[in-house]
Amino acid sequence: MSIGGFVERASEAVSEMRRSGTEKILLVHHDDADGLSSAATIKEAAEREGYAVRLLCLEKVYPEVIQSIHKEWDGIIIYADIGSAHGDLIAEFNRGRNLTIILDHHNPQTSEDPRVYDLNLENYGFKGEEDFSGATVCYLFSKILNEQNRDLSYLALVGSQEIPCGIKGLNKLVLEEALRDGVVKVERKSLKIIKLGVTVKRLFSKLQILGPVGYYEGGPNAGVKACLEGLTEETERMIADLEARRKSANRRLIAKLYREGLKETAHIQWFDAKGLYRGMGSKVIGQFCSLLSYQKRLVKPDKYIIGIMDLQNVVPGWGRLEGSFAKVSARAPVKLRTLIKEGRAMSVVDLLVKASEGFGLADGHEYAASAVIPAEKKETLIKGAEAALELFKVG
Ligand SMILES: [Mn+2]
Repeated sequence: MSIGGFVERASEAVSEMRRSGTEKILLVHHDDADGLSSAATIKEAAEREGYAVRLLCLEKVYPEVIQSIHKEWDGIIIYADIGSAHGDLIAEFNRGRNLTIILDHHNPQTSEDPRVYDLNLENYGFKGEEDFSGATVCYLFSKILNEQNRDLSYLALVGSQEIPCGIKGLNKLVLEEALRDGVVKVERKSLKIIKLGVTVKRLFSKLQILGPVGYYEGGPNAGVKACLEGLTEETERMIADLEARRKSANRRLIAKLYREGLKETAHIQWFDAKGLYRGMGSKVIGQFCSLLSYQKRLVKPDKYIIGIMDLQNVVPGWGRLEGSFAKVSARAPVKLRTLIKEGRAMSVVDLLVKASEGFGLADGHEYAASAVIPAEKKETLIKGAEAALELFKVG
């Protein structure tokens, strides 16, 4: 486990950026708080170097979108907190065309294109579920771009709030650096970002609403702005409104599940929210499944939780998608997490990858994962997931 390999490879990527002669960067980033912190870090660092940065926020790596941007974009493409899980696909679409840099912590796939740099720290022995977030990789990369970007360390800490085990590994080093540099300070047991006058936790939770819930309404751009300039009154109002709508949808769904229960197979408990979250980004279903995993009266502790919702077939800033899609989220309740950790149960990401093989795109972590599938494949996915779990038990 060494950061040396990363620094070496990232330095090569930076040299290639400088050699490329282009000043244009398309920054493709994830929609959650980590994705927004990642985007803000790279946007700011790249603009300081004179690059013109265009943002494209994606909830998911849609092959259709990736294919079109690698064909049409003339400049550098950077993926932030997204992309690693589909590095193979990205390389296939890129075919040596654009210099592409992936800064992510989701389980990486090997990419065979020499112009695609996947700088995921998992490739260097660190764990993307524990040691670093997307924003951490972005921060470490931004420092290689220019050591002066050390003032952005707080963004790595904000993004890393999504890591369930707390600050450890590389994140701990970043925290120590941020404290030493006076970028953050401990105030009443919480970490305050000096420049923005807000705590790391508070900014994280606001971003977690702005990007995912406000995905179709300019939330991601407002979030990136808030990362760099702080929360304005207008942004706070937008967040309050989004939050109220999400809460009301969550309440309706909880009530429905209490009334009707979840559907069950031998190893899975699942539900379909259909169009209940219309107008909100698809991350809301994952957040709901996380909440649900702690509802002891509703869920069984040893069965995988799968939630489904219908997707809108538009990607803001890109265009309309062909076909109708559904978003699938899977979570493991606490007891199941222990079994997964011990290798006695299948990881949640493996489960969704296997269950959606051939028709969907899945990615995620050991205890949480999601997939996008064609809307008509909902039942197929549940059957496939059950079959995969049955096979795991036998094996
Ligand atoms: Mn992330």
